[in-house]
Amino acid sequence: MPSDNLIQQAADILRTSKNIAVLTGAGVSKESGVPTFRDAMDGLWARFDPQQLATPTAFMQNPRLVWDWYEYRREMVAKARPNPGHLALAELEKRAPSLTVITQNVDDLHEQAGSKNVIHLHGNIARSKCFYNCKGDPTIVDVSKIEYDKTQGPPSCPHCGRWLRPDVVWFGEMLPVDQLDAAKIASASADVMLVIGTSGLVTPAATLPELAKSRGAKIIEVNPDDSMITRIADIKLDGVSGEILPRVLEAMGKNG
Ligand code: BV8
Ligand code: ZN
Repeated sequence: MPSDNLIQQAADILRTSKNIAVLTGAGVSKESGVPTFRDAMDGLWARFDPQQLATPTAFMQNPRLVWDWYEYRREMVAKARPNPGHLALAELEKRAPSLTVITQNVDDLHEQAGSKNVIHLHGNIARSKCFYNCKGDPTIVDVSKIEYDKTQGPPSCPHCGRWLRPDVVWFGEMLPVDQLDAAKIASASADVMLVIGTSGLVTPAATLPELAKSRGAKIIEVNPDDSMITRIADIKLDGVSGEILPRVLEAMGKNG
């Protein structure tokens, strides 16, 4: 666990920063019971590689397998509640309203915790859309209003009768342009970027800390392990976000 002195250094940088950007990955939701992307493969999913399942090809080859995997993960996300790490970030935004959370996660735990400025790079697992976006990109469909046989894989689009799919970004797919542009602007104008719970393996999300750093931002990383971002971090806080972030908030002083 990081020393009080290192926590204080991070807190002082945050307290004196005008523009704070936060990049979160699956690690920030781990203490809410949502397995990280690579942990999501436990139990019956252990024999699959997530990167093989989270692709349009996998869905076209085996829509029922991929749909069932997302249903399994949706159930876990639906049961999850924000943890002290999410809550600390929402509190930090209250003190620094220009703070932007850029998340790779497909859950809505930042919003549930009270964060207002949230950019979702990889979509939202609770939403479904027509695989062909037959009514425009994206053609969102509320599956809860559709009667379908859950044992038979994805329901059909009410507009065109073809498959529905999760409204997430799969490997090999473009990120939503508006979200990625907003994330780049927030990263390029940040005085400090807090990078929390990401292995830094997936691009283009993983390039955002480098963009921030190249424009002079300080990088503070919160992760119990090292990641691809650690080498450019000015401060590395070794530990879990649910414990570290509340300590940083506290060190920022009661009135921030
Ligand atoms: C694109 C939604 C271009 C789906 C996700 C070679 C071949 C093919 C493609 C590529 C290639 N090389 C690079 C690519 C591009 C590819 C990519 O990056 N691949 C990687 C794997 C090498 N990227 C893409 O394909 C992207 N699109 O590039 O399009 C393009 C251009 C033109 C035209 C068409 C296309 C799309 C990427 C988006 C993929 N979708 N999610 C779903 O969720 O099902 S990404 C998915 O993985 C997750 O959403 C998550 O974002 C990501 C995993 O990353 P992390 O969040 O970092 O999670 P991870 O488990 O890895 O790490 C957790 C970390 O937390 C760890 O460090 C751990 O130590 C830490 N931790 C654990 N507990 C805690 C903690 N930290 C704090 N507290 C704790 N308690
Ligand atoms: Zn359709």
